[in-house]
This record gives sequence, C-alpha cells and structure tokens, in this order.
Amino acid sequence: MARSVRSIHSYSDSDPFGNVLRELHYAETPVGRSARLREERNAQQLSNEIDRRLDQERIALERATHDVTLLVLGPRGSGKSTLQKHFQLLYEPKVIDTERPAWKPVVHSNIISNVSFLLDLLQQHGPSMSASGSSSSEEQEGGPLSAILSQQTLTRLRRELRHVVLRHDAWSPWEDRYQLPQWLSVHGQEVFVRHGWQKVLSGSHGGGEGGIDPDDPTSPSFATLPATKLSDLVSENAEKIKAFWKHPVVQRVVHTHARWGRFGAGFFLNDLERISDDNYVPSAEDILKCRCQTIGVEETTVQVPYGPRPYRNLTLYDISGVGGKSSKAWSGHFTEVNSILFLFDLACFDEFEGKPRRNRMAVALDEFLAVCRNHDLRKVNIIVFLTKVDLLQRKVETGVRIQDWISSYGNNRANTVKVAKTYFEDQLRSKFQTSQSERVKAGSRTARERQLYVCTANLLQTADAQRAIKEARDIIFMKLLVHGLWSV
Ligand SMILES: Nc1nc2c(ncn2[C@@H]2O[C@H](COP(=O)(O)OP(=O)(O)OP(=O)(O)O)[C@@H](O)[C@H]2O)c(=O)[nH]1
Ligand SMILES: [Mg+2]
Repeated sequence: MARSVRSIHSYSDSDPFGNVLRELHYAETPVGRSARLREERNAQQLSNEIDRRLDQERIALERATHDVTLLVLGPRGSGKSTLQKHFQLLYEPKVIDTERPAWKPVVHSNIISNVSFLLDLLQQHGPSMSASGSSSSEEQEGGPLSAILSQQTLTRLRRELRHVVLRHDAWSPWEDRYQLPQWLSVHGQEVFVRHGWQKVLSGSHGGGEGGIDPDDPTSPSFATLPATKLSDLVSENAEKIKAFWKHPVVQRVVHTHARWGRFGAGFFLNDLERISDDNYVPSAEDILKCRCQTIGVEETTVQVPYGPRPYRNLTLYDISGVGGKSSKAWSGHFTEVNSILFLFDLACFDEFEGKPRRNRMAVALDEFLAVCRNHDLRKVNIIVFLTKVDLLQRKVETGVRIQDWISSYGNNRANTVKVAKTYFEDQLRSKFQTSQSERVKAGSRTARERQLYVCTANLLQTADAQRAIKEARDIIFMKLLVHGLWSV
C-alpha cells in the first residue's frame, strides 16, 4: 500500500514540502485516497474546461475583430445578387447546392416573364409600325417586321399564350392562381424575392445532414416545395412556348433589338426541353442567370481562407434598390464597413427607366456620385465592378452606337468595348475625384487616404467572376494588413 503511494508520488528528501506531503499521504486511508484522486480528476477536468472556453472566447474575439464586412451597392439589375452568388459559389459551394431546388419557381417565372416581354416587344415593333415606318436595323435585317407580322398573327399568338402572360397594368391575381410561394412575387414583368427567402425552406440552409438532396426529386423537402402549379403551368405549355420562341417574327425581333440582350441572362427559352421536365433541378449556371429583383437588405456571410489561419468571416450587405441618393437613411449603420463594392452595368447606356424617363447610365453615375459624397461612408474605400461587359460587346457588335445615346461620348471615340470601358471608367474616376476635392476643400485631412479601385467582370462566366472577386479580396485584405488591423 505504502509502496503504491510512493510510486505515484515521489518526493525529494531534500524538499521540506515533500516530507510533509509524504507524511500526509502515508497517513491516507484507501477510501480517502480514492476520494482525493477523484477530486484531483474533477479539478483537472474543470481546469481543462475553463481553458477550452477561454480558447473559444479568444478565437471568437479574434474572428470578430478580423471579420470583414462589405457593402454591395449599385443600381437595379447591375448584378449585386449575382456577385453574392459568386461569393457563395467560390467560398461556400455547399450552400448554393442545397438551395438549387428553391430556384425552380424563379426560373419558371423568368420564362413566363420573358414570354410576356417578347409579346409586348412584338406589339411595339410589329403591326403598329407599318403606319409609322421601321427602324434602320430592321431594314438591314430584311425588311420591316410589320411585313411578316400581321395584327392577326399577333392576336393569335397572344390568345395561344393567354394563360402564361403577365399583365403590366396591375398586381395580377397570378400569385394566388399559381400558388407562388410567399417569398416570390410578380409585378408587371418583374419577378421579386424577399429578404432571407432561402431560409424559409426548411433544411435548405447550411448544407449538412437533413438538408435537401438537390439531385433527388423524391427527397421530402423537395416534394413539399411550393409553386408546383407554376411548374405545371410551364410543363403544360412548354410546346406552345417553344413554338412561339421559334416563330420567325419572334426570332426577328430578338435579333434586331439588342435591348433583348438584357435577357441574355434570364434567358431560359433555349432550354425549355430541359427546364420543363418534371425532375428539373436548376444548375448553378441557371441560378446565376436568374433575374429576380431583391427586396430589402440581403445579408450573406462566407468564410474566406486567409494565410495560416483557417478562414475569415466575410459578410456582404446588399442594400437593394436604395444604393444612391436615398442612402442617408441607412448609411449611418454601416460606417465600420471595410469596403464598398459598387456594381456598374456597362451595357445599360441605351436603356431608360423611371418617370420622367432617364438614361440608366446617367442614373448609375448619379448614384455613384451620391455614394462617394455620402458623409457616413466617407472613409470607406470603393471597389467598382464593371459588369455586363459581354452585353456591351453584343450591343456594339450588333451596331448599337454609344454616341447615339450618350452625347458626351462624341463621334471621335471608336465604338468598341475597349474604348467604351475606358470612357466609362474615366467618368467614374472623375465623379470620385469631384467628391474627394469637395472634402479636401471642406477641410478633411483624411480625404486623400480614401481610394477607388476598378475591376471588370462578366458575372455569367464563373472563372471571370472569381478572378475579379479574388482581385477585390486581395485589395481589401492588403488594406487591412497595411493599416495594422490584421496580422497573418
Ligand atoms: N450578361 C450578363 N448578365 C449579367 C451579368 N451580371 C448579372 N447579370 C444578369 O443580370 C440580371 C440582374 O442581376 P442581379 O444580380 O439580379 O441584379 P441586382 O443588382 O441584384 O438587381 P436588384 O436586386 O434589382 O437591385 C440577372 O439576370 C443576372 O444573371 C453580366 O456580367 N453579364
Ligand atoms: Mg438583387
């Protein structure tokens, strides 16, 4: 007994404390010894638990301190949601994967909205034009559309597609009729989604066990997804829609009106066969192409690998539709953001919006200036993403002349993507400079520290978008390192 105690606790003879302790342990009964050992074990467990919690708190604090927040701004349709999807695809691909089934009603409503838009385009450029003449591009394409599209044909097409056509003028009873999910709504020809809609679908967030298996149409979550009537509507009318899409007048109006290019994205009419199938589940590419206007603030957090640390949390706030002049209302909540990502659509120079109607490029430049001038965000660097460069290319190739829409572009500049990109980038830099000079004049000492970066991306090309995101990430991370806010 005494030997076994000695073997556990060996105390030096020269140590006065050792002598005391040895005597104490020699006097220990077996019951007392096991009680003491139990207490020691408990104390050790408690100590380990405290260490573990302290470690956790330290890591949480470190992450909180080093988290990155970005404000995603830009006019309607400039690509903010698409950019967010790319952040997820790049850093959290599992999330997008589990959300795939939820995008099905969005793809289907995009089809319906495209058919309605096309019918309206036929009305505008078809029979009614015979009295007023035709556009020059139509002449080049082999005569006016009115020559091959009679009012009779148009009426017939409308009648055939009457079940799938959206009305412009009012909130249609569409949502009820086709049982759209609560987070999805349709107004005019626009499709809207509400904030946090993905989370509405049980098990669709965060991946992992119990979530939707996107490739298994019999998975319980998949089967209970709403909007089944909308899917029925598309599959039941697929043949009619296909015939409509292949109709020569429709093809003519598509090829002669570059502004159709705005649907280059949500352009699912070429894929009807695949998309109208009962077992269809949207691919990541389909999700990127979806057009649906965001309502409210959309928040997305991804974990970005960084140096020897496992990752940093990076949160994007998409302030949809209120990125410009009305920014005063919310900007005070975002003074600590690390950077602004401003999306600027390069292809919208020949499009109009609002009442009174204004050129969308002019609106975008005004919004950009308003963001630069915003007092709450005055210290935040801006990274501009020039988007839709592919559409710009398509427009100039089909003969749309930028100088016809933007008078300051002038006749001396070539109508090419390269020249146009430089021109629009110069416009943005000059707005930024204007706001900086105003601040210097007003006595700001920090004005000169703020910077503007510009990168270009076709957000429908995953590789190109990811290259631009990594470029932006490096700029943001580098700034944090330079200012000593981060260590590797
Ligand atoms: N061709 C092309 N289409 C793009 C590009 N970027 C985005 N799109 C498409 O443009 C449409 C609008 O993009 P969104 O990301 O929804 O635009 P948004 O800025 O979030 O729009 P709001 O939510 O209305 O403010 C979608 O159909 C996208 O697929 C691009 O670089 N090229
Ligand atoms: Mg959006």
